[in-house]
Amino acid sequence: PTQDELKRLAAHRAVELVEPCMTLGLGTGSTAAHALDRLGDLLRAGALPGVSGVPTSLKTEAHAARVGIPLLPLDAASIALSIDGADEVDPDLNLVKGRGGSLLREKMVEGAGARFAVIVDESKLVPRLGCTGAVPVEVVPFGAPHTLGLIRGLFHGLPGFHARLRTTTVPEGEQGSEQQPFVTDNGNYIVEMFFDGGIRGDLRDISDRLLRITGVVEHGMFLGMATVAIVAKKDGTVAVME
Ligand code: DER
Repeated sequence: PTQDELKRLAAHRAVELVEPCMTLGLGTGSTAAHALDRLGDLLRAGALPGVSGVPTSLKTEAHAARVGIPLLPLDAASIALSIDGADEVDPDLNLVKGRGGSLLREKMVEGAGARFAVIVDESKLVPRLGCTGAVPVEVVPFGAPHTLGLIRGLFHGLPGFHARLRTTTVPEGEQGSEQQPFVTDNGNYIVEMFFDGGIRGDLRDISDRLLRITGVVEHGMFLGMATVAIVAKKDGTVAVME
């Protein structure tokens, strides 16, 4: 099966956890998109009456509306289950999320819910976080280069560490294109941290130090938040990690 078929497999298995009248946390990304499509199909077939969802991004809000999932604001919801993808899953079910830029609303919604099912294909499983790419940190735009400097200071001297402000390419008419800071749904910027070979050290200590930096809003390490991981293996079987 293709990677997308595996993502769909994991997503559909997670949707089996949904019961009528549940309020859900609706994730962001290509794997979560399969869960939204599946939920839409079931809702339209009358299979899940009373289900509604809290979206974790403007993109998911639009997708959920398009497939007919009733939406609720976070403050009006008691979320029974969130379903979302991840960029990395370590053996303790710690996650890297947010390479799609939605980490803040994801962490707020998934932190508010009773259960959180992560849906991934096998390629997301890592021995330690930071192995396959950036660990994102959402920072306020004011003084972002200064905040980047403070984040770099946390890891000063750590071999193989580097960090940068995430940029996006903006077409500039006939002059070609230019790089501008990536802006999140919340109007913030993203610092991307890179750790060669992954993060070696106490993840909670690193989390605490990051969150104490004035100007840092939140980071993409979701520690101890997932209650189950649904993993579609390359051979098409699905493993459930609790
Ligand atoms: O940005 C996010 O947190 C997404 O959930 C991401 O981590 C997973 O995206 P994917 O399902 O497209 O790989």
